Amino acid sequence: MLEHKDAAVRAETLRKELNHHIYRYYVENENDIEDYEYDMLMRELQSIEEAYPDLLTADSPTHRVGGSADNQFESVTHTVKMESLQDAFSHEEIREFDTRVKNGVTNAQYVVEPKIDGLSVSLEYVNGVFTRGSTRGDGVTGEDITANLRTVRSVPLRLTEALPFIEVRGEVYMPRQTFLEIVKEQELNEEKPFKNPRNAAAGSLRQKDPKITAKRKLDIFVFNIQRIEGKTLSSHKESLDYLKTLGFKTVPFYTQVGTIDGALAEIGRIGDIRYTLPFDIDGAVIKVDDFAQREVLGSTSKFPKWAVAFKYPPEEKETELLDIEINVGRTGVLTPTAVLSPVLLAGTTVSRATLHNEDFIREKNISIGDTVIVRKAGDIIPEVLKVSKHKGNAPLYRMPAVCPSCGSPVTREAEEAAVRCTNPDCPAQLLRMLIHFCSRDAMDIEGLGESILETLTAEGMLQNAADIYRLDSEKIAALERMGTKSAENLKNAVEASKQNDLSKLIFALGIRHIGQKAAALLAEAFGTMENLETASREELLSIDGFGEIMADAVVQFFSLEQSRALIADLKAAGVNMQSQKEIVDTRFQGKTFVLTGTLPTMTRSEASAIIESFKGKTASSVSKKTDYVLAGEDAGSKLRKAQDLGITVISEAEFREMIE
Ligand code: 0OX
Repeated sequence: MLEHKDAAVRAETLRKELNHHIYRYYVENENDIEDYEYDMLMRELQSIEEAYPDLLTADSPTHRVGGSADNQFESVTHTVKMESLQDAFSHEEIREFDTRVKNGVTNAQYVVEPKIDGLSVSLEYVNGVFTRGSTRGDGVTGEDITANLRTVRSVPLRLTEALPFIEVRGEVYMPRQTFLEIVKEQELNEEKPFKNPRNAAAGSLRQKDPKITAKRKLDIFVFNIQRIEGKTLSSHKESLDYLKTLGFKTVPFYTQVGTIDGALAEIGRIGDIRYTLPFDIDGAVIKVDDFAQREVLGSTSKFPKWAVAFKYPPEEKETELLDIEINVGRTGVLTPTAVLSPVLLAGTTVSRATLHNEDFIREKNISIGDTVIVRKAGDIIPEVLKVSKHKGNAPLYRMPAVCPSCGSPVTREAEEAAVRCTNPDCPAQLLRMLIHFCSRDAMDIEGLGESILETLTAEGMLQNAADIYRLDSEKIAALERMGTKSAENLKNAVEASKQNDLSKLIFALGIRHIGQKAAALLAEAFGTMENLETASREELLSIDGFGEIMADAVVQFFSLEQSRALIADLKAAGVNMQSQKEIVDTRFQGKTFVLTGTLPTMTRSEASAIIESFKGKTASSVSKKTDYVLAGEDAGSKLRKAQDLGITVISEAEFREMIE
């Protein structure tokens, strides 16, 4: 252990660093650090604070057991605390756990099970019917997510036995395959993809709309009975077997062992098959099997003393950097990718890894021919961690000065990490643009996938997106791997896409920073492409959910001659330029009107209907909360009261001007 003086300095550094990561993760939904590294930092701080209790500050992140609940959902107080597990990172620590157990009880049997990397939830059943489900929260208070949990198919809504009461605990997770499919879709939509299945499961469980949760194909493994009435159980193994008969999906495998060596062997075995499982695990849990022994051992303020979680370190492998490839994206950004000598890493063979950008390459001092260490960020995306052996005097890799696709010069703007091709007609950009234009959430043109688009651009048949609407069926039928039938299907898909809603077209244009949701907002706010083309920055900023970056991107896009020409071209080809959604005009939102007297040309109910259609309200009596009194002939006491209170009185003619 460090001297007190050094420990104080180190503790302060660790607190700052951990608090920063906690904020990034819980507030900004960003994750710049692997869970494993985070756990290690937290452990280090904990051990300093244990050694020097005077260094424990009120704001230390070690006070946190987990994430705190916010107020989006109703809160739920857990009658039985949802404790967390103490972590162990070495065999030695597991043996220390065994010694502590042996000091408390004799002949302990253990059960070893995988530690599922998801979100812990509680499920409550009254008379065998699922009545409430909640998140773990901080262990004492969680959030009521019953509606969302009902969408998880493996959560039984009725048990096979009508037990008076049972509360169980399980881990909700997203299968890896589902996660990969969702990320693919998010990337196509230019949405920020989820980092890993755990984040995806968390985001899906905290949806306000359970229909969205339902689409995410979440799953659950149940591993504990928190409270039960009407049945007595005496061991973990027995309770898991019983949970199965009730209809729960329990942890996929669990093994009873008599010694700590047996437990360590099982941990090794789970570690070996870790990457072959269809879901993520971040460790293995060792639990004392017998409930009476658990009682004797008890808990600390945070953890049960009868269980421990062994955390597997993320897999890292060494391999050779064979080459660096540059891809040109739809917006012209040049992205470097490492071409690696293939290596088996966390369950898949990896032969490419992202190198992010020019700065990353410089910071890590990367050259072609180096031996590098790779791992998967969030256990998913392969990345180069560092150089382990530098190749002789190989020069530092430099980004090309010209675009590898069209040979035009590239630029890097100040304060931007990205290097971009300067040619707006760059064929690589055109191909990426067309792939996006035809994708499902954009114009949804089935049959115009990546490979056929590649052929069509290479043949010179597509020079911009509007050319899609002028494709010649005969020429298409003559292409390799096509035929009359496919050409006809393609033609039909192209025709059908002309009727798409404006929001799909806006999204398809690939305006920077404008994803699917923003495109829908634009379509709703402006109604027609013409209105959108001439929209000012201020008008764009007045849309709820629109920030400066998005507004500027739209203005910039429509200021380009090339963009306006493309839209004119699409319009001429017959592509719909209107929003099919009724445009909601909210000009009277938050305003209250009182109507009095006889209006010259409209009835009071007609006027009320107009006010309501503009989202205003009508009231029958005048008060300080009234915004306008619409007065006609013979208006009596209401008009006088309005004058007394100084409320604006308007005539029908003035009202007509307001609704123009
Ligand atoms: C898991 C998992 C989590 C029971 C008492 C303290 C922790 N993520 O798979 N927690 C537990 O045990 C609880 N078991 C698990 N398998």
